[in-house]
Amino acid sequence: MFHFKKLAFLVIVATLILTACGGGGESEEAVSSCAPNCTYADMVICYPQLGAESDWRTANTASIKETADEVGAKLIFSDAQQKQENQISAMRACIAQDVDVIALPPVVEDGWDAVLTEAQNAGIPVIIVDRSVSADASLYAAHIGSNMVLEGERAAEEFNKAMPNGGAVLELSGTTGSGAAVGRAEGFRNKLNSNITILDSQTGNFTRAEALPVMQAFLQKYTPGVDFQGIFIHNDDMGIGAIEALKAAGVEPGQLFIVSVDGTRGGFQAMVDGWFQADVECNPLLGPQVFELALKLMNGETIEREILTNETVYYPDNAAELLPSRKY
Ligand code: GYE
Repeated sequence: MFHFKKLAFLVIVATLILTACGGGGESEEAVSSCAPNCTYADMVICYPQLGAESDWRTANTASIKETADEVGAKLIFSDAQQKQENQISAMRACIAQDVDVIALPPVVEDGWDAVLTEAQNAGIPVIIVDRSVSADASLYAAHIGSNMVLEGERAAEEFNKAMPNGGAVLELSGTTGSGAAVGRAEGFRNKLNSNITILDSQTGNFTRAEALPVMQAFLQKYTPGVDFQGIFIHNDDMGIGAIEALKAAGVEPGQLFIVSVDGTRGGFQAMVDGWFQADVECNPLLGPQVFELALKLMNGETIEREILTNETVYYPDNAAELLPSRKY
């Protein structure tokens, strides 16, 4: 199998050279020894999860594990506790085990070149899942996830509609250097009307626990309704932490215009309770797409390099009705 992968790698290098000459957005990757007839029973897939920081992440983990069980593939799962070095060690362990495919949800964008090169040299294709990486696209097979820039743009449009005469907003952003936080911040700035200023922006690392003191510090510095009229929050968990701080400071639901991201049950509850005025969807249920693509890679099929999730924006008017059917 190992030798076969090496051989397959040479084929890819040749293919990449040819593709580079011919252009085109699709690529072929390392094939397994069972190709072209690999089934899920042949698959050993590695998922070095970045952490368990939010309800979004919990749902993402569940989707990966459930899909592995359903299709009958072998999953090697780990939790890096939001530390890139842990994700890199988990990847190295998977490379040493000669897995068929690695699906990586990267905690931050930078710093993946070395380990991606190691996977490539071992003939193991890598699917980047959820957040993006800054590494050259030739170092991985494909990316499956949300368009984070679009999510930030959608949030900005909500503020533009709600505050036609302008105003000031705070931003509670996600993990510094993560594709999700970078993309949402960029999209937000792309579309926010020039009469709306971003008074301050601080990270809450995508967690409830870290968002709470950040919101408390904001409330020490700025007076709600006077210095700022709204808050853009990069995920629902941080929103829930922020609500705790707002409640403690005597702020009433609806007094500020708050837009969050994810569309978890917690986010829907915050809309029902009047705290969030919109929740931009980010879908964590990526398991089926990840496994389907992994199998195609094992079989050496032509694949799409960028698979974006179709998403929408949710509003309070039908939040109560939708809440019971939310899957995460
Ligand atoms: O929005 C947040 C999670 O990367 C899209 O990470 C994901 C984000 C999600 O912690 O809740």
